[in-house]
Amino acid sequence: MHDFHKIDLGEGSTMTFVQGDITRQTTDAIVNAANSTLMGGGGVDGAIHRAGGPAILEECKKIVAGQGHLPPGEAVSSTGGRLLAAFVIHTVGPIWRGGLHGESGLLANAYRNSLRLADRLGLHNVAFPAISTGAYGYPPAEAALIAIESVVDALREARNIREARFVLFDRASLDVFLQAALAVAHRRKATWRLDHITGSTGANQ
Ligand code: AR6
Repeated sequence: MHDFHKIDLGEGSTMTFVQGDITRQTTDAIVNAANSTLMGGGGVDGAIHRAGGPAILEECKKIVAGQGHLPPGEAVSSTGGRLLAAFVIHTVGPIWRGGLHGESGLLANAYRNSLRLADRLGLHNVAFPAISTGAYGYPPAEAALIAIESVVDALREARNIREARFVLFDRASLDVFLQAALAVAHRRKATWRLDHITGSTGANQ
């Protein structure tokens, strides 16, 4: 990883932030901002299915045949196919309808349930996109606050996951998430330090 931001949350847990393409991450799992059909789509969903190949859709079809469409806020796992990540955790964020239709709770559930599922799979790290902030229209700054709050809480409860990574597609989204992290730290009176790590560390992204 050449350029990333890191917050040490204590007790061996870290939250990291990087600008990039989630399909190229080497975390044990990457999270997909899917829709309830799990049949693929545009945005990050389309990118993950393209990069991971048909094995992902095959598993998604079996999941839907077994349990029906995935409700917003829930999460399921499939193979990562050809991705570097072994698993894809598919979750469904809320469609933004003005903020008074339970959107914040559903978005928090999407992050929390995805992290819990990765933890139950015994994984050590997981990468998240900015769920619901594209086609589903969730205002990015509000979405980032919910993402960080829910991920920090779920990390504290996790037995196996040590790192939650936010992978933001563009610089503006990265800045929104970094600002949100500082706001959450302030709100919680937490003494988190946000480190900016640059240069080649020899590690992969
Ligand atoms: N890596 C990281 N982030 C990405 C990538 C990528 N390769 N591609 C896009 N993003 P969206 P949603 C960012 O629309 O709002 C799909 O059609 C993007 O810039 O992918 O939850 C599904 O099938 C944005 O910040 O997801 C659903 O129908 C963020 O990912 C619907 O869109 C989320 O944008 C879900 O909408």
